[in-house]
This record gives sequence, structure tokens and C-alpha cells, in this order.
Amino acid sequence: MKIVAAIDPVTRIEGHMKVEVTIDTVNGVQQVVDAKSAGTLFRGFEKILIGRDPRDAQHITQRICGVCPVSHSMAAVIALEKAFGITPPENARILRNLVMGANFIDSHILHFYLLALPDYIRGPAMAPWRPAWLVDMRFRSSTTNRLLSHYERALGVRRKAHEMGALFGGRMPHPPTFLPGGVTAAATSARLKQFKTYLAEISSFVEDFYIPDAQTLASKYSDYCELGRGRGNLLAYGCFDLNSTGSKKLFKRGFVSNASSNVRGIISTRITEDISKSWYESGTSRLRPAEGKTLPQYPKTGAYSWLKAPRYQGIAYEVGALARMWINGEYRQGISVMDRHVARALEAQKIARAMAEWLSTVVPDQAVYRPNRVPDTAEAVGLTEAPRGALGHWLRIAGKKIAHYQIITPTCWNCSPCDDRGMKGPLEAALIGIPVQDSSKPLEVLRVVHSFDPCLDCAVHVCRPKKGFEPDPIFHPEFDEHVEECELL
Ligand code: NFE
Repeated sequence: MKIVAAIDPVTRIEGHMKVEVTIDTVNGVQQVVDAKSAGTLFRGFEKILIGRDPRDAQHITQRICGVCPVSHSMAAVIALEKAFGITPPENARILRNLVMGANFIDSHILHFYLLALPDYIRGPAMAPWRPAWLVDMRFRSSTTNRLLSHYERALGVRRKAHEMGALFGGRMPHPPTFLPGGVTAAATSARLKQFKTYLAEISSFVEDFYIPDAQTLASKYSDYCELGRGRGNLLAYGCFDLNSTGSKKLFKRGFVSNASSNVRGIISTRITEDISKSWYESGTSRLRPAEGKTLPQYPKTGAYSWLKAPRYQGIAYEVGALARMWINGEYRQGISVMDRHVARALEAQKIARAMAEWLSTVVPDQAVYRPNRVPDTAEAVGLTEAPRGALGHWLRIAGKKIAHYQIITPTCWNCSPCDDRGMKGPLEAALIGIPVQDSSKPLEVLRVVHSFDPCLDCAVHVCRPKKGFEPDPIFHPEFDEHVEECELL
């Protein structure tokens, strides 16, 4: 007998998400036979940007999310600098990389210890460990206690990663120092020295705790090295520019199909967004982001998510640390729940090591900003990576103002709904075939969801309510208390 189970809201992620699975018995094994992932709030940032000074973009877009604000700033300044026809001074390029590196490491540690690990260990009988589905907990108490002590330690390390990023970011999250032409933070010897001290301590945590813990998890739950694969299509825009034009990067750009080692180049005009199962006006499907529209339509027959469905040449791709490491040729053990965790930990190490090298190439007290002018008209795209994967900002300027802005976030790629050809999003595809012991506590489903590290804040976002507005369950049918109307619609 088929059972439909919904996890709504999915917790230990950022933002608001619902996952619905259909469970049936196939060949004697109870398993997921269908899956739908849905973003349950609307994001109106693209509309907020229209008519603004283009130099507001990096400040406004980073407010999309507190976990990957640096990447939104980075994508915005890349797009703006292309539009302005400028490049930043060397020092600025490196300082931006250092701030973004601090954010990546912080985000990966946050994800592993605070968001994913509680799916595998029995924590103390208190918040945030309860309520919990305490099934399939395999670690003995000594290992559990060790991991719990690392969880606690991770909180302090995260704080230090924030402090490290704030040295050149101004503060964290939402660093105000990025702007087209460079940064507003001086590269003083004192700050560089302080950064080095932080980095040494954080790197030790990554090498001595995070990587071994991820490997411990992967070996105890080795069946999850075979679960949650999906189609095996991976894509990355690449990031951490190693020269001023961005032609050399720490993580390169490319995509692979079906877990192959054949990395192919990306042509950004081949990216489109399908909205046939998304609450947007039907006439706006399969548009390129340079022409994309944000026109909500709710209700809409057959639609189930506020996320659009990004596709490359019509195909859905998984993005994130595993995709980056795979495309770089540095991790090709497999595509699964555990491979995502291990690749993320190894990526944190790779970034920390690169940051130590970059740090030594900053020339103290040299220029960090190049003056520039806003052009009358221009069009550009800023492609980079956020901790959760490929991030793109598409910008058009007219009359020195923003005339068009579209953002495709990593979680839109990973948690996208089905498209008009019936192709499921990467998370949905990864859920098919997952065995479920107890359909009233589908922890196995949650483990797959968490392995993608979803952030629905980035993918979708709510706006401020209209004055005197009476709530109407138009934007969120299930959660009336969250219902708000966006006056920008
Ligand atoms: Ni809100 Fe984000 C990252 C971006 S995910 S965390 O990483 O962009 O959609």
C-alpha cells in the first residue's frame, strides 16, 4: 500500500521547505517511489533591486541570506565590475577571497555539526536535540560523547571564522566592505597577522576534528555511501579567482553528466529556468535569466513550489562542494549522502590551505580600490560559488539604474521542482529508492535532504507586509501565521 509522508517544515536547514514522499514496497523493501521538494515562501529580491543605483546590489542581495552573504556580494561585484569594464586591484581580489573562504569554512562546519550530525547521534534530552526521530542511531555512547564534544567545540570555531572574515569584511555576516572596484578594508600588517592566527586555529579544527568526524560518520553509515545518488549530473561555476580577470580559479568551471570524469565547459546562455511546477506566470517558462521574470501566480494548477527549476541545456544538475571537488578532479569516490559530507570536509581543508598561501601574497597598505563610474547602459552576469554551490546574478543597467536583476541560487538548482518534461530536481531524484523503515519517522529521507545542505532563504524569501493588510493564505496555504503580502507584487 502506498503511503504519502510529508516533512513540513523540514528543520535544521535555512529557510522554509517541505518534502513530500510517496512510500511503497518494491521487491520486499519499503522505499521512496516518488518525491516532491517545495520552497514554501516567495522571494522578491529581484523586484526590490529594480530602479536602484547598481552599487546597491552587493549590499541588498547579501541580505537574501545570513549563511552565504559573502557569495551574494561576490556575485554582485563580479557582475558590476564586468558591467563597468573594470577589474579590482590585486590586494582587493585576495582580500575578497579571504573573506569568502572564511564564510565557506564557517558554513561547512555549521552544516556538518549543527545541521546534519543530529540525524545520526543521540544528543542530550533537551533542545535542540529533542524532539527527534531516534531511530537507527548506531554509535556507541563513547563515540557519541566524543562527537557531542566536537559539536560544542564547533560553535567556538564558527565564531572565530566569523571574526576572521570580519577583519576584511567589516563584520559578519553581511560584510559591508565589498564594492565594485575593490574593497573598503585596509590590508594592514596587524590585520593580516591576526587573520593568520585565526586561520591556523580554524585549519587545525578542520584537519583534526572535522575531516576525521566526517570519515567516522561515513564508515559507520557506509550504506549511505550508496544512497542518495540521483542522476549524477554535477555543475559548478567555479570560484576564488586567482587572477584579476578570473580566468584562473581555485575551483574551475564545468559540468559532468552521470558521474563521468569528462568535464565540459559551461556556456551561461544555455541556463534557463522552467516554472511549469512553480508558482509563477505560465508564459514565463524556460526563459534565460537575462530575460527572466519574477511574476508570482498563486494558485496555479500542478504547481507546488516557489522555487523555479534551473536547467542547463534542459537538464537538472546538482551543485555544491561535491560538484566542485568532482569537477576539479579532487574527489571522485562517489555521489551519495556520505560523499557529500566527506567532500565538504575535504573542501574546507583545501580552501584553508589556499587561504594560507593567499595571505602571504597580500602587500600590506597597498591599494584595495580602483575608482570607477556607473555606465549609462550595460549588461553582465556574475557567476561564482556559494558554500552550497553555483550562484549567478544577472544584471542589466539602463539610465544608470538597475533595470533587470535575476538570481539563481544553489538551492534552486538542488531543490528545484519537476519541469515540463517530467525531469525531477536533483534532491527529488536522489530520494527515489531510499529505503524507509518506519514511514511515520522517515529519518532516512531527512538524511538525504540534509546532505544537500539546503537553504530556502536563498532560494525563496518573503517581503514586508503591506500596511493594514489582512492576512490571506495566498502565499503560504499551510502556515497562516507566516502569511504576509508583498506590496511589491
Ligand atoms: Ni542561504 Fe546560499 C549558499 C546561496 S543557497 S545559503 O550557499 O546563494 O541557495
